[in-house]
Amino acid sequence: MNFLSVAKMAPDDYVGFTFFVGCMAMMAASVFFFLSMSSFDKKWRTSILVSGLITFIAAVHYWYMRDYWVSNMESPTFFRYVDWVLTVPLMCVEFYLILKVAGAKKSLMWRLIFLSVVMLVTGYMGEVLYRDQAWFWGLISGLAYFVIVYDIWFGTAKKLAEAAGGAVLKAHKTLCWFVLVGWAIYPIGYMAGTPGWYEGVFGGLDLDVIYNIGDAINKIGFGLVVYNLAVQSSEEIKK
Ligand SMILES: *C/C=C(C)/C=C/C=C(C)/C=C/C1=C(C)CCCC1(C)C
Repeated sequence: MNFLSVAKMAPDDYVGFTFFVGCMAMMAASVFFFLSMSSFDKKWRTSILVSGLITFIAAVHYWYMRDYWVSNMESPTFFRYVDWVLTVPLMCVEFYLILKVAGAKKSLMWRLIFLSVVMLVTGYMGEVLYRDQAWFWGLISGLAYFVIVYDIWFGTAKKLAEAAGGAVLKAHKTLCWFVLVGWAIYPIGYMAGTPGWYEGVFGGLDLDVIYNIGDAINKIGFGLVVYNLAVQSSEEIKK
């Protein structure tokens, strides 16, 4: 990596553009979360810290991915999955942290983490190792994703959120929508970037642009929901 010189960018390299903007957005979000941390009540600080860690880990990976893209004009799939395998489990931790007030157990957190790792490892198998059977690995990955969605929408997590009520319930609901709609962006990127029966449907789209948009929405959006929860609940206490 060279900090002082920069590779030439093609003016129509819109994929590269999303890598640069994504990198900057993740850095800015991290500064925002880290600096706001101390203004909140102690019980929310870990949640805000995790929000910042998610965008910070992404910022570092985007720094490398941006460089990798400009130098090789090739998807930085390896860095992408390293980033995901660190940040997606942290998003599961975030669910646990906000539900702790309602008595969430660590087993809920580990269950979500396990499912998310299965989802990502099988995704990597289809995208990199066994591209000929991408549809099969994508399906297994999709099943793990489906179980996560089911768990947070209708399982233990949902019951805990209802027990907590107020701002926590609202934040949980919003995070559930992020997972259902925001995370659904990724399988579209996957289908756009791997061979399979679905090529005709998604083949015209660019995998990296879709993943980069998904990351910006989900990582920064997720963090802002938690930030908003901390603001809201601090106000509830003041009243
Ligand atoms: C910050 C990064 C996030 C939130 C990444 C999330 C990634 C997924 C939800 C990926 C899901 C996939 C499927 C459901 C099937 C196809 C393979 C994947 C890994 C793209």
